[in-house]
Amino acid sequence: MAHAIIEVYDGDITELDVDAIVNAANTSLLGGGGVDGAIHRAAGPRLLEECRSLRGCRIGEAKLTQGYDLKARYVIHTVGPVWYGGDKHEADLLARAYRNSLIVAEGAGLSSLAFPAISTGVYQFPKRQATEIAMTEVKEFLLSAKVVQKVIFCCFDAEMAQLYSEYLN
Ligand code: AR6
Repeated sequence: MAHAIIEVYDGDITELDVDAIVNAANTSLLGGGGVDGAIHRAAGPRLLEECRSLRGCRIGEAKLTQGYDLKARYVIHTVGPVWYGGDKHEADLLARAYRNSLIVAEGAGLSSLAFPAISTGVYQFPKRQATEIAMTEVKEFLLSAKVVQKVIFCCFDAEMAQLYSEYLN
C-alpha cells in the first residue's frame, strides 16, 4: 500500500476510534492487568463472553472479536512473549505477534488499527528492542498490504512515545 500511514499516539488505546485496537493479552484470553484490563473494562462484559468461546491463543498468534462498548469496531487479541533474557525466541515471537495481528486485520478487511507496545509492560521485553521489532514488522507489512492503510502505535508514557518517534523515519 503506497500511501499507508504510521502514527504515534500518546494516550489510552481504549479511546481510539479505529477499525480495531490490538490487545496485549495472555494465552487464556480471559483478561488481566495493564492494557488487557483496560480494554475489557471499556468494552464491557460481552467481550469476556466472546473471548471464552475462543479457547485461548498461543504466543505469537492473534484472534479477532467484536469491540462491543469500545469506539473501535473490533479487538485483535494477540499474546506477546514474556522476556526471559532473549534466548527463548522472544524477538521472533514478538515479531510474529505483530505480523499475525496485521494478517488478521487484513483478512477481516480492516483499514485502521492501533497497537499497544506489546510485551513491554508486565512481560518486561526491553522497550527499545520491542520498538524496533514493532516498527520493522509494520513497515514491511504495509509495503504489500491491500486493505490496512493506517497503523497507530499507541504509547502510554512519554518514554515509549519518544522511542517510537525515533524509529518512525
Ligand atoms: N492504553 C495503551 N497502552 C497501555 C494502556 C492503555 N490503556 N495500559 C497499559 N498500556 P501490558 P504485556 C501499555 O503490561 O507486557 C496483562 O495482564 C503499558 O504501559 O499491558 O504484553 C495481560 O493479561 C505497556 O507499554 O502488556 C498479560 O498477562 C504496554 O501497554 C500481560 O499483562 C503493554 O503492557 C501482558 O503483558
